[in-house]
Amino acid sequence: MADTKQQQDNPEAGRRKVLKTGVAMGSLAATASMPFWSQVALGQNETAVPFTDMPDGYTVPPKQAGGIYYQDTTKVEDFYSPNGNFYVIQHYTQPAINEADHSLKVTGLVNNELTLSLADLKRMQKFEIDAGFECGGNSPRLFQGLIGNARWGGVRLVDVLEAAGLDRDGIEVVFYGADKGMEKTRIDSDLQVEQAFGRSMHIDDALNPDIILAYEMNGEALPMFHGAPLRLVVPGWYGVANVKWLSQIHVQDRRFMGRFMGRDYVTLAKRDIGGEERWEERSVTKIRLKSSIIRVSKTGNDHNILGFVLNDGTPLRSVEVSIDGGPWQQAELDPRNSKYSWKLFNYTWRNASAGEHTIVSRVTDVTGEVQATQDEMPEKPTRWENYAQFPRTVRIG
Ligand SMILES: Nc1nc2c(c(=O)[nH]1)N[C@H]1C(S)=C(S)[C@@H](COP(=O)(O)O)O[C@H]1N2
Ligand SMILES: [Mo]
Repeated sequence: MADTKQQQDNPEAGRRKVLKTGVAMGSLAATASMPFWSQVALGQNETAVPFTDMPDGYTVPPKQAGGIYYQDTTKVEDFYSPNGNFYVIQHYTQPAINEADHSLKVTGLVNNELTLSLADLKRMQKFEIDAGFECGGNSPRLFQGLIGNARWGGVRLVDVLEAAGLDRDGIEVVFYGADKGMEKTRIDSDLQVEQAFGRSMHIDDALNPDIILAYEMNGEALPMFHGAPLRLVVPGWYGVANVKWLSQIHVQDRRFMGRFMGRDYVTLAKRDIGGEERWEERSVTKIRLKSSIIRVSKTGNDHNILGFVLNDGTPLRSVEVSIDGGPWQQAELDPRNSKYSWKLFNYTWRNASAGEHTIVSRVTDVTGEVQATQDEMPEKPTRWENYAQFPRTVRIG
């Protein structure tokens, strides 16, 4: 099942798995001539070249319950982010969940309301999909650290919705986590009410067969920080859509206006709205086309420039790198990249001269959309959806 899906997205995945194993077995040999994607981790004769735009000795704080965790993106070593290294955002405190008692309720405009235990879900057909995502607030400030890429295992959301049977009047599907917090109301600044983390989608979006209710992450039971025992993963959408500690799915006949749809994770930008220039507020949903360089390393006379692309799953046309404002040069894409994974790329920079250099990447998709420079970005005072090109500086010594 899993492999069928993978191979649909990426028909060569099976062949590459074999290829990858072959390369790994040969890893005692010198690594310099191996294609970069055979191992993302630095090879034996490869040394990291520090960025001069990062503070000396840049380190990230440890992962802890209730806190935020981000990756040091210069240390990305694998196509799949190890579970312990995948970023964490949680807006409320850690909910105490006893896995044996936990259930998922499916309620509202359905023919049969359901209460599904984890065991019930595990009896359904298993589905696996690779999906990488970032927080809608990820940015150069943390050197793009609010990011991760994993293989998720669980059941398709559409299978659960079909089991419940959708009523014709439903237009919106709301997902509630078990975590709750006190939220201010608009009625009175002193009035606070306890609400659960909630996000929603239009029913047409929710019926995308790639959406997963995941109980596994990279082949292991879903870790507590990432929503154990069950989370939603909406491939191609910003992280906020991926409701952790999922406890209820509710189908309703009107829009859901909770904090994380209506107030928070709302991008304010000046856009052309059907020929009218308007300040528009839009809930953060699909990942905007973005690439970023995250590491430079040296092997012999060559420098390897590693980066990632994230987007909504639209196929890519190219990823390019420019050095010191020079011509755009094609980067090489990791063959493990799939529709919704992050897409790693490498550019081999030959005979770099000593001194300070500025390097930047840009991605173009098949629709012709080109990643904007900071100057080309719409006027956008909120921090959400920071997808501009990110020039980096390095010193070649
Ligand atoms: N229940 C619940 N789900 C949640 C959140 C949360 O606070 N509570 N945070 C969201 C946000 S803003 C992000 S970016 C992602 C982060 O997922 P991760 O911690 O597994 O990386 O989870 C989303 N799902
Ligand atoms: Mo987020």
